[in-house]
Amino acid sequence: MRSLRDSSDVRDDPDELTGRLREAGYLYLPGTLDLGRVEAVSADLRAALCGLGWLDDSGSTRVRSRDRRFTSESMSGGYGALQSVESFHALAHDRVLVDLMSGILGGPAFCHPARVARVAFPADDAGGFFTRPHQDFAGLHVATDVLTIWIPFTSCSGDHQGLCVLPGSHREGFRRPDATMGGARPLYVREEPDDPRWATADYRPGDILVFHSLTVHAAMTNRSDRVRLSADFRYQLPTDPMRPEFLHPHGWPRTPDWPELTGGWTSQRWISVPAEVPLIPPPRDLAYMEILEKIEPPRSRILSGS
Ligand SMILES: O=C(O)CCC(=O)C(=O)O
Repeated sequence: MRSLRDSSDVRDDPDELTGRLREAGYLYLPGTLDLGRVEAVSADLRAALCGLGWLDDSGSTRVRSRDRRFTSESMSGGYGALQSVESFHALAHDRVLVDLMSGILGGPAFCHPARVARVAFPADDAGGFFTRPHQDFAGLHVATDVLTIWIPFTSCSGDHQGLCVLPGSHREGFRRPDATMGGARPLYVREEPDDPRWATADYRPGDILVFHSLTVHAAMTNRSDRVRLSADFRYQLPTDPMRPEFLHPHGWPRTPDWPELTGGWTSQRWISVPAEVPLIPPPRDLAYMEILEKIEPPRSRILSGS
């Protein structure tokens, strides 16, 4: 597997960052976030996992049982406890992240309230994928210039890898998901895990990886005895449209909605979006696969350089 190019030398130069994103489809920025803040969120997530009985003790990420998997049942059976961690959602509003996204997107970026708190359980599938290859546009449908920030809460390397990307794949357009690869909502595209084009890094808490909605990305099987914890946060401009489902927690309606999750929070602003965001619901008269057949990515300002 190749190594990601480190762009921290141009961290404060939005034009150069945008140029590199246009060229490679990703930006790897080690040491971007305050380590203390990331560790505090990680501790809150571990405490929630421990409360669910998924970890042995909140001081470590060692799993209680190697047989546990994160399935669609986990969305209603425990995931709400992770989604109710306020510090996790507040992190998406960290000034450093919002300024970085606004600089690249060319305006005041906001983060979708639907944020993935990912728990990658160990598995024995040597050499396979944990997250199968996909482009985020396949789930977003109505805006192309949506950037994901992937944030590791655990160090990743070797048997415990983090996200990998196919550099340059964003320039090959939208790839229709292959329904035979599964998922209630088809998302995945066929790529082999041993393809030498995959690129990743030995991530540490505080690092971030930014990628475009058309960049093919995946994650390899976690073969360690610890969970990998990470976040996917998605940012866009309020002038671009969004599907209304992203106003709700990730996993909703299986995951409970915000009124149930935010009971003890100090602020609701972490889950609000600018009032002007055009919300475009999916057409009611089409089956999901027909929607996927019809969608085309709107012209990308980032990729076209205008
Ligand atoms: O962390 C993972 O395993 C996958 C992340 C992902 O697919 C995303 O950030 O869009």
